[in-house]
Amino acid sequence: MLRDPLGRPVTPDHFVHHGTDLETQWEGEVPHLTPNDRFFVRNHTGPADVDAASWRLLVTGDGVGRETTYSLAQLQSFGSTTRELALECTGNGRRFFADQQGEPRPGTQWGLGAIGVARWTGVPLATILRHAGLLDDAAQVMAVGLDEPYVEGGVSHGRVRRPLPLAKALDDVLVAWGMNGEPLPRDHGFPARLVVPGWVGIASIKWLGELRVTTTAETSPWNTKWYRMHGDGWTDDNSTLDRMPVMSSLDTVGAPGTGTAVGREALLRGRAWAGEAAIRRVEVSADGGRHWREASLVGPNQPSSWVAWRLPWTPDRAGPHELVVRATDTRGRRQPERAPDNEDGYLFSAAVRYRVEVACR
Ligand SMILES: Nc1nc2c(c(=O)[nH]1)N[C@H]1C(S)=C(S)[C@@H](COP(=O)(O)O)O[C@H]1N2
Ligand SMILES: [Mo]
Repeated sequence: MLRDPLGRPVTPDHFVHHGTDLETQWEGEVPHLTPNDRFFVRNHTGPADVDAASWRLLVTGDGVGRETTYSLAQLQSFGSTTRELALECTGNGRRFFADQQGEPRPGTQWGLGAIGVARWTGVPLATILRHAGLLDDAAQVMAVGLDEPYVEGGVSHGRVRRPLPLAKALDDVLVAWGMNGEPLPRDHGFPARLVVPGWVGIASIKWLGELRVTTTAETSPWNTKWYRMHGDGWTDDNSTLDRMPVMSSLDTVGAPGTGTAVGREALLRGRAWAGEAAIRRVEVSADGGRHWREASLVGPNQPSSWVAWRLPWTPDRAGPHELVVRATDTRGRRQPERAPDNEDGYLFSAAVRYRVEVACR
């Protein structure tokens, strides 16, 4: 049976199914760009059914000079930019709170498959905000999705929405209609979504319907109740979630199907990524974290994306081994041994430990 690097049987559609969420599963080498039909899906309810011809984006609020609506054709007439960017769920790696730290956390039990990299085509959010007459004292943008209101335990929390500070909104956020050269697939936000580079996935609102630009700080349950750190040690000052941490994966050990054996060189391969940053270094330990060797980074290593790494490894004894991978980013952050605990299991950032069986020769 074909298994992914975390030991799960690979399903014919390459996804692990978690209710309305789909986790990407890789077996063998991982392509630099994630094909649209293999890109993870995180839907609170289900995809909105939007007719592109009648769709309009409403820009409103006391932070713009005039309320304005835009058709897709109008947005596209502003010109287009294409950028390669990772999109990662805030809960990526959540299952390792249980597996490695003995603290199971509720929510989708993602392995490391809640991240993908695509070439997104759209217009800078800044262009739209300025066109709508952005005012000097505007402070934030609440992005609102057109999917059904989210109901939990009989309580409706309204449409999926989250505020974005103006500084980030004007920096590098895209309103995207294209994904890897195709129109956005329905599951990924057709006809237009935000793509917020390097930030928690929930910031990248899909099926975008409204941008409420305000001069005061508005909240939504998606930055107060959820997608915020809760529990011991988290206070109003340190619990806001915005940038994603530095993280890495081991994707293959040796050529697929050949296994590992004492005295035989195997090639370890994986990826590393770091929110808004790029990767400086990837290290691998074959003895559970006592000694580390530096891997080679291969191919593109852009900020807000991921980079491939590889390292030859010749096991010197048979039996179970624990391989540990850790990355350091260009901002000097290195994956710790333990991820900071929090009630909802967000931002698992610790070095992941993989059990690898080495055969006698
Ligand atoms: N409108 C809307 N936007 C949304 C969501 C949603 O459920 N509704 N899920 C968010 C979350 S939690 C993540 S991780 C990303 C996932 O994007 P993807 O499904 O295209 O991978 O979309 C975000 N944007
Ligand atoms: Mo997410």
